[in-house]
Amino acid sequence: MRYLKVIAQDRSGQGAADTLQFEFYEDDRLQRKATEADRQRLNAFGNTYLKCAWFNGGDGEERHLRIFSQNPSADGTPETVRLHFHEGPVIAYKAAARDLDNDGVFELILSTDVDNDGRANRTDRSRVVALAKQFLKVGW
Ligand SMILES: [Ca+2]
Ligand SMILES: [Ca+2]
Repeated sequence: MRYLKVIAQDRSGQGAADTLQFEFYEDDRLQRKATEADRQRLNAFGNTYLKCAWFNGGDGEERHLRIFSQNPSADGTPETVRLHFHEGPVIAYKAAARDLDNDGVFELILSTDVDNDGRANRTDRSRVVALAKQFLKVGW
């Protein structure tokens, strides 16, 4: 199974993430780190991810996102994009966007307070949709 691992870090200690790392995994093995071309394609995704405020102090890597798509009907287009927000090996919280009828629009959004502002609301759902769409464009 392939997933993209996203790590945000607050290296300058200003209380907000200032550094993003992207790593491409397959079957829990690192395939490659993002190239400059990848980083350009991931620009919008990264900006949305920073709004989730799920980051590490310094150069820590405990907190990260693993995002992946699933296509159980094997029809060539993903049905579900899943987001696992990790604290080390443990999933701290999850979200998912599902395209039930394969028209490219997500009908079902499962989300909690993904941006960690203390409220689970439409903004969280819109962040999940944005991350899912931007992730699919990267094609991993
Ligand atoms: Ca749909
Ligand atoms: Ca929220």
